[in-house]
Amino acid sequence: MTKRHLITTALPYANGPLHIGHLAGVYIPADIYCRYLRAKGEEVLFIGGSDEHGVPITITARRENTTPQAVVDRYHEMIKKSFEELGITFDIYSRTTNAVHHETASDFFTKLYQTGKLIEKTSEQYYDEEAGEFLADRYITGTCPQCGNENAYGDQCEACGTSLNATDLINPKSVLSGNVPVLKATNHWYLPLDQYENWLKEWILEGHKEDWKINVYGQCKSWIEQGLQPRAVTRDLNWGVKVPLAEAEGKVLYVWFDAPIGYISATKEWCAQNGQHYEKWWKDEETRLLHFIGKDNIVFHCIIFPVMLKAEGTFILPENVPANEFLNLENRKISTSKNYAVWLHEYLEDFKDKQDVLRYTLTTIAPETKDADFTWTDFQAKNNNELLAIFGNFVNRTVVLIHKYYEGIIPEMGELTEDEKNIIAKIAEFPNHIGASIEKFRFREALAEFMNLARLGNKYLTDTEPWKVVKTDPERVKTILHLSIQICACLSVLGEPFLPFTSEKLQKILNINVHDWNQGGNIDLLKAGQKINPPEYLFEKIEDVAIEMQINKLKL
Ligand code: B3M
Ligand code: ZN
Repeated sequence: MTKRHLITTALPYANGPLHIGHLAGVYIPADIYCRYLRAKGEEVLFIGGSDEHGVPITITARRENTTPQAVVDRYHEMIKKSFEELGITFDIYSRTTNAVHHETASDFFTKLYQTGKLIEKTSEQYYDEEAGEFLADRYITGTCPQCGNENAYGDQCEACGTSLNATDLINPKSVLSGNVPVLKATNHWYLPLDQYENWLKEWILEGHKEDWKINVYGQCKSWIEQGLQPRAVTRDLNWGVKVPLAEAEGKVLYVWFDAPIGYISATKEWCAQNGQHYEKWWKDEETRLLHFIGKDNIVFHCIIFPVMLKAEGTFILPENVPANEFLNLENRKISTSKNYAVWLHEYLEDFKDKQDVLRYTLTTIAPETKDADFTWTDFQAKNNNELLAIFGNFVNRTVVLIHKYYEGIIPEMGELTEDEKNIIAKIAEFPNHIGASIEKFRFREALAEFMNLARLGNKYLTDTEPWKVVKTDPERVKTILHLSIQICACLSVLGEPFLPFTSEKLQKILNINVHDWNQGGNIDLLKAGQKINPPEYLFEKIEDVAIEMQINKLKL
């Protein structure tokens, strides 16, 4: 990899707090990926931001008797803060109500409009006569024609994932009044996806058969093969980016049109603050654009946004879209509306300084190829039996013994056994092995491999028993503890993308500051004679009561 990397993550709606499903599917994998690339010395720009338009936000505002702006201000701050606390290393966390975004999205629309890339059509749309408003997207609910779910929305059925037009719904109902809506003529602009079918077949079905994940490729294939229809990119609403045409009073850009442009706006904003040109990131083939998203966003990132970029004509296209499946919670679907979730801001309160335990657990169960399940007992077991019993225990024993025998001064390495030579050869391979998995977006595998290094260290110490050997062969113990502390240093380097807080703590104990991935297999990171700091626990046991409390919280 030598290109520069522009990594985007789905912009969460500023309409509610973040939960573990978001983290496992999108933000933790993306953060691991970016931290890894930076440790490899690559040029990375990591983009996040809040999606602050769309109907759900106006519905919340109406329900809470406040303004959409007040709703997004509240959640934007909350989301931004929890990302920071979890150690998600965005270069910028922007928001789509920013002026630069309104201007960028508006210009994008204008360019498509002026170059004849949009179609204007009059159609009959649902209208609530009592409220005197058109019912865009989620302002209308009804029965999904695909799966029969009675609570499907005007834009999508969440039960089966089908993307819908409001007029597809059976028994439509207005969210505003509960009334049956009437049809009324209105004008909108459409992106003619059908005209891009051949191009999409070539670009995705032929071009990305090998490198896109099977779940992503499969969804695209089924979309394209079903045949694509023109999609309206404007709505009759008053919250959003105004359609920049005189005849479009009372209309805004569809949220799914403006939101992905938010990646471009955020880049512009960051560039303005950092003396760069955004074109370098968006208009140069040397940039690799990657979108980290959840599976419900695949069509927007693999089909609609690329068609927008293609139609505009001057932007690069995503090289890959590593989308994940969904995370369930204790065998049930996570639901924001039913308040059935583990909320990040609450976790961060309840488990202070345990960000890495969540990062670890969610990575080990990441829904990479199929839906996965989070349970609190598994979370506890992963902390107590893996992080603490293997990684923490190994580091702690090593650091304690070096203090006990050598007052914290790293001893010399003496002659090596054949076993030790093999171990050293194995350690050298870890950066490449773990890196290869990360580059394939197999974060579970990468983390498992990382833990194998901790296991290797732990087993080495257990097998060589320096606390016994010290009585008969003290020279030998120097070698054992020298090699062990070097393994601790390797763990601190290679663990950084996954467990950044722990790595930092460990590097403080070891008195080092190494962030070069390729050094993670080097058993020469510490020198004999260097002093290390006193032991500190990397992990604490999580007791049953803490877990029971969390399980009870879900039973409300
Ligand atoms: N806000 C949907 C979601 O949070 C949407 C993503 C926009 S990414 C440009 O699932
Ligand atoms: Zn459905």
